[in-house]
Amino acid sequence: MGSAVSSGKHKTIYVEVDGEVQKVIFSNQSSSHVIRQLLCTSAGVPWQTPVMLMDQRGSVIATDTSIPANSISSPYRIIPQAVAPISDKEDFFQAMLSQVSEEFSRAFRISELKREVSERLTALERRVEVEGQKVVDIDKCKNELRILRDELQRSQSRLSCPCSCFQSQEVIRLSQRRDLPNYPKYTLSSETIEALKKPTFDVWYWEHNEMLSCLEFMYHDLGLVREFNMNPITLKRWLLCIQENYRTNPFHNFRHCFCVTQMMYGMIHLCGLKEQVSLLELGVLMTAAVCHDLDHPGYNNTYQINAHTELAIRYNDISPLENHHCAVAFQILAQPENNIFSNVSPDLFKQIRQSIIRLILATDMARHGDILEAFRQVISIFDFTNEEHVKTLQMMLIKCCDISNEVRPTEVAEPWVDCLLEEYFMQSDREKQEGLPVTPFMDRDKVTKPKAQIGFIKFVLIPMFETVMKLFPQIEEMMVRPLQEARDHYEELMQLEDSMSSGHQRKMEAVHSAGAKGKRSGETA
Ligand code: 0WF
Ligand code: ZN
Repeated sequence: MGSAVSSGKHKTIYVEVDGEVQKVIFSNQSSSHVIRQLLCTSAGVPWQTPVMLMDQRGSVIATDTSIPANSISSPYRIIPQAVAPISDKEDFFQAMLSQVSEEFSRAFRISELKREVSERLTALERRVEVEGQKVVDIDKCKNELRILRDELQRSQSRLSCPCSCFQSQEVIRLSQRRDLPNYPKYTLSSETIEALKKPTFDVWYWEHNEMLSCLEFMYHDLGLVREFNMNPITLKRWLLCIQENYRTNPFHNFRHCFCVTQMMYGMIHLCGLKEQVSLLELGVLMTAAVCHDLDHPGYNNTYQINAHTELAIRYNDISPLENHHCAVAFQILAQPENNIFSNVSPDLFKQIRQSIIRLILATDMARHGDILEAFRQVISIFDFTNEEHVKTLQMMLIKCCDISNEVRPTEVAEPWVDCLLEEYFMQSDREKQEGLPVTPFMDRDKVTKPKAQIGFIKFVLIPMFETVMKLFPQIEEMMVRPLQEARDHYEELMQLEDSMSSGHQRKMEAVHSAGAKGKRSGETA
């Protein structure tokens, strides 16, 4: 006798129930428990009921994947076994068991469905890409994609667990499969395209969808889509997934990601980098900028380390946040539907990965002095064909872009300081509550906007941009000068604050001394 009817992944057997023949289909990987449950369902008895399977001659058949084949004309009989009386506890336990196993078999069916949907989506995407011109075909594909996505979403919502225990902390927003990302395609005007290349670009004007379109445009415009043979739909989906994996912190949010990437795009143009470095290096710069703060929790490394957070423990206090941003970036790229580098060779992918990691890790301000010094060492002998020199330059560029708000016009830059202070104050309030050390520049009782900015502009931003200016003198007018203006602006603001507070102080002293005089001379209010 051969084994049950097998069609690749599935087996089919026939059983007779109340004189009717039923077809039972199960997966080759089903456990005997799942098979017995299927038999119970066919027999119309509760799932935990012990059942026996008999062939036409009365022989007992094992209820596992080795069930021998039968035909519709010689169906098996399902014999439910008499259930011995069981205690309430056992009953409860059985019910729990059956529920758990039901969950497992459902999860298994869903994972199979997901795999199948995923395979079909990939095939369909290929068609959309290859047959890009055939509108009718695309519409057909889109319809199919929609049906598949709806089916997948239905099955995922069936699986959803109220306590979120299925959601691993790092993949919260990573696993949603989608067809064509649904952000509308904006046609960027020629003014916007020109403005996008400059540090004066108004980053507050745009909604998320528009920023996504701008980022997408930058990848096409720089020739990265062609260079890495990116699927344009994957690029859209990746960007959408990136946006979803930035949290809504006051400062470290998707708009900050956009700012940093737009500044990188601006510097690439301003410094004429297309003529100096390879497209591989430009792709790494842009992608590191896009990913550099992914899933930032809004509390900095000092907090992570002092509070012994999960991230600090995982990364042994070594740049916990930056390591996390990298990890999330590569979890996203590990999803085939979000992998913009899926068409590059494994060797090239490895190289891209190493470079992106290097750049994201370089954004930890704790390494600021070391990286700046390393760059200073090579400036006078800088050679664009020297890999080490270019690596150091790339690190400097991402660092510049990351903290470049003050290079922008005052009306664009200043709101960012408010956002950052809001985030800092949340941290210092929490540190006070938890009895942790508080960084003075984060303390709402100690810091003001000009106080926070003057030192940062004078001792961090200007020295860094002036160093880069030695290699790219063209940034003086567009980047260094605005920084000097920002410094002057905050110094004026500081003087104003000082004079106001000394005026206030004098008034208060006058009030106090008047009160004291009054008291001394026996006056009453
Ligand atoms: C508020 C101020 C500050 N100002 C900025 O423009 C800016 C841009 N990025 N960042 C900024 N911080 C940080 C976000 C995460 C890392 C960098 N901070 C800096 C601090 C108050 O004050 C100083 C001043 C001098 C030296 C070091 C920190
Ligand atoms: Zn950042």
